[in-house]
Amino acid sequence: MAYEFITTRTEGEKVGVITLNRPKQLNALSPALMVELGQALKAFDADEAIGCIVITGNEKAFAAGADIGAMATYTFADVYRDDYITRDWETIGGIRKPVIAAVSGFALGGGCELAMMCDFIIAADNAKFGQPEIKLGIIPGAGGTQRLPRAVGKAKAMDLVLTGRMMDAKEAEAAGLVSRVVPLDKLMDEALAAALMISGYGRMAVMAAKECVNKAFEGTLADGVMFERRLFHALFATADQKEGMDAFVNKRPAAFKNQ
Ligand code: CO8
Repeated sequence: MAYEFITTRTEGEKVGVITLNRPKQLNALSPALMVELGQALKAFDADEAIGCIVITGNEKAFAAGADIGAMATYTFADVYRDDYITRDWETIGGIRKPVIAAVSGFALGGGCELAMMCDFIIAADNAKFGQPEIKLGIIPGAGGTQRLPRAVGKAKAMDLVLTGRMMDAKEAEAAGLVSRVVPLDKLMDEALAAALMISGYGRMAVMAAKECVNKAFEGTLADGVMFERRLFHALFATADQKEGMDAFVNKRPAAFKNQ
């Protein structure tokens, strides 16, 4: 499928890579780009060969936020009536395969929120994260006020949301927003290696693991632990569990069949 604002490719036949591609606007997330991103994510999610998805931008920007030009003249009626944001932004939450954000440069506003919607973030050492909406007279609108405190705690989230300041990759790693920081020229190697590793595991165990970790942020601890236990039990009905454990016991590599 031909896209205008993103590019897609596969890596090692197992990983779907989506590159945000509006470099002149620092990958500002226009409604049209978000529609394409949703289509690409759904296509990779439905593709049996793909086990993991990576979303990335370019050296200067992962994404500098929602497209301010597109939003500038919107009224309350426009955004409320048309449910601006949720319609196209929530696609990513429904993707069952893991999605890694490989972030270099700016990840601001909706760009930071998009990265946080991914399952984890690998950052280049030049990455900068922030929720600068306050400077525009608005607040984060794609989950930033909820996901940022869950990732970095209330104190730092309040600091970032209320001042609009940026935090660099080192601060973001120390705060728990990103899982690893790597040199800029190693970003894609690192993200693709992680994605290929994940793609090599049993698909059902991977999807169950993702679902369970996400539960930790959605309900009570007791509900999450019970949800995890049920899926843990269910995985013993899969051939992949037999294969994985037999391979370990017999000191050989596992050959998962996603069954
Ligand atoms: N939207 C539209 N265009 C943008 C955006 C943006 N978010 N960010 C940068 N651009 C454009 C600039 O206008 C400029 O275009 P031009 O060359 O035509 O003038 C070009 O990208 C390059 O930008 P700069 O010249 O400003 O580059 P600098 O290196 O000087 O500065 C910055 C980089 C600091 C990132 C600066 O561009 C900036 O502050 N950008 C805005 C960041 C921001 O405020 N983001 C939050 C936007 S609001 C938001 O995301 C709300 C999310 C709500 C949920 C989603 C709803 C759909």
